[in-house]
Amino acid sequence: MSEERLLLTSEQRTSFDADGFLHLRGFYSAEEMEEMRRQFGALVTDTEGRPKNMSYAFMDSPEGYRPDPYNPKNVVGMMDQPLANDYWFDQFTEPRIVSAMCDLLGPNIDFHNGKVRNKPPGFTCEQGWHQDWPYERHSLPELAAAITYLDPTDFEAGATEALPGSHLRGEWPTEESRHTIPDADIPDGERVVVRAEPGDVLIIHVLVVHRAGHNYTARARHAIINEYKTAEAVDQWNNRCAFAGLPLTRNRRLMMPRVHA
Ligand SMILES: O=C(O)CCC(=O)C(=O)O
Repeated sequence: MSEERLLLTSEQRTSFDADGFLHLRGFYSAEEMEEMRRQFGALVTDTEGRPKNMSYAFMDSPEGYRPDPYNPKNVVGMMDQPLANDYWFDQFTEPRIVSAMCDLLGPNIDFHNGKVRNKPPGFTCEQGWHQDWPYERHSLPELAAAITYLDPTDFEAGATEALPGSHLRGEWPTEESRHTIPDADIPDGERVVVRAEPGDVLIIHVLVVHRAGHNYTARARHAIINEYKTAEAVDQWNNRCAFAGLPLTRNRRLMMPRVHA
């Protein structure tokens, strides 16, 4: 097996299998993050004239908070940012991320979708604990998200929280008509607060129970979430997202050339 891995160590693979998530600290260099933050700043500021299939969601500032000047329109979410330009195409086909997905999910990786989830100042997460699976069912639960953090993201500053090993219990019962898992079902003391720095990536399996944190600070927290799946996992939710199903590896071979080398 070891000679077949493209990027990750066997310890990282073992840890992902046990926990269902893997925190890759310092995945992107300071230079890469400078460019990513520049591109991202343009994405959330220049919101007009974008491809029609890209969408933005804006948040009203709660009392006592005002937008972070880096994200002046308080963009809280986006779908299909890979359509924005060549940079954002290369961002989801990034060979190291795709290699990591290949090491964790299997030899044949497809793209699933790309979105942005920000936590502007005063953001509170209404969604609560959930698995991504009920939102994006496939013939097999062979999907994972790569969350790239653009800001320091600590507890009470929008940190993601996850429940280690929760993916091993299959689909969790949810509150009626919502995909939210009741707080009472989350065992005390087991949740992990993912304290992330800019350039960190969290890879999280589709069955892991997790939630986005609130942001009680004056600084917005920004994250890009790209999801990937195996070619064997067939879409059952009618995925119309940009580049859905794009083949990224076959037999552990990277398929996608870079637009910008
Ligand atoms: O934004 C986060 O911290 C977690 C994202 C999340 O819960 C989701 O996209 O399902």
